[in-house]
Amino acid sequence: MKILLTGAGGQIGHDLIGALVADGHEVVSTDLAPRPPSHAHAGGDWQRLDVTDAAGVQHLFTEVRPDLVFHLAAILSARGEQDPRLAYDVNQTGTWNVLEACRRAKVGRVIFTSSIAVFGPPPSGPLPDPTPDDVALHPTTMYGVTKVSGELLCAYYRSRYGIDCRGVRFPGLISAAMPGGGSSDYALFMYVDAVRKGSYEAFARADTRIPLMYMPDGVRALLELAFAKREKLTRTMYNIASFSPRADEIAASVRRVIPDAKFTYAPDPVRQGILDSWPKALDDAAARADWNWKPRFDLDAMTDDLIPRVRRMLDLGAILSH
Ligand code: AKB
Repeated sequence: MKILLTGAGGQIGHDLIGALVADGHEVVSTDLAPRPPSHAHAGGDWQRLDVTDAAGVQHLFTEVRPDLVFHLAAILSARGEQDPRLAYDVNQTGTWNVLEACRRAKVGRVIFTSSIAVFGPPPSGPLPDPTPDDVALHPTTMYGVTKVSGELLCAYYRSRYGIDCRGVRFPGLISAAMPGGGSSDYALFMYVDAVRKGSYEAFARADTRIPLMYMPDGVRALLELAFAKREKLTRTMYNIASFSPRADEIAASVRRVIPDAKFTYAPDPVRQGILDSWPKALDDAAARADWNWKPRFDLDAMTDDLIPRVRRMLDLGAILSH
C-alpha cells in the first residue's frame, strides 16, 4: 500500500515510519524540516511539505496519490500556548488542507491523531474518572481546540465525502525520541535526564496524574485502527488508554533501574494548568470492543524497555554531534 505521513519528523513518525516500511508498504514521509538524523534508519522516501501551504499539499497529494494518509503534523499544547496563531495555522488550517487534498486526490483513508487535550473541565464539575469517549469537550488550549475541530472535520469529510477518516485520542506518548513542546514531556524527561544527568526537576507537581502510553503501543494502536475493517467501527474517534501514574510513581519506577536518580518538582503554572485540565485516566471500552485494542506495556515494563533505548539514543546523539 502507498502511505503518506505528514509531520513525519516528530516523535510518532520516528517509530511509525520504520514499522510501515518493515511491513512492506511504500512510505512517503513529509515534514517541514529535512529528515532528522534520528530518523535516518527508518527508510522510505522523504519530501518537504508545509501543511499550511494549501497549494503545496494539494500538489504533493495529487502527485503521490496515496492509499492511506497518517496526518501527524501538529504544534503540541505547551508550544501552542506560546504561539496560538502558529498552532491554529498548523493544526487547524493544516488539517483542512490535508483533508481537502485527500478529497481531491481521492485518498481512501485518513488516520487522524487526536489527543487527551480535547478534554477539559466542564463548568458543572470535574471530568469523570475515567473519562469516556462521549463527554462535552471543553479544551483549555489552542492545541485542544484545534484537535476538537480536527475530529469534527474528520467526521464531516467522512459523512459528506465518504473519506474513511478515523483516529485515536492519544495519551501523553513516551519513547526514546526527544519530544517537542508537549505538556506531558515531563514524563519522558524523567527518563532522559535520569540517564544523562542523574537528576530531573519536573515542571509538574509530584501528584500530577495524566494518561500516558509507551510508543510501541501507540504505533500498534495506529496500525490496528488503520487496518481495521470499516464495518467493525462504531465511531470516528477512539479513546485509547495504557496507564496513568502520578509523577512520583514514574520517579519510583525509574529508581528501580537507576537507584541514585533524584527527582524534584517545580511546577510551571502554565504547563501545570494544562495538565490539571486533562483527564486523569481514559475509558477506552469502545476501542477494546470494536478493534480489540489492548495495551501491552504497563509502567514498569515500559521503564525496563525504555531506559536502555534512551541510553542508546543519547550515545547516538553524542556520536552525531562530534
Ligand atoms: C502534549 O503534551 O501536548 C501532547 C499530548 C498529550 O497530546 N503530548
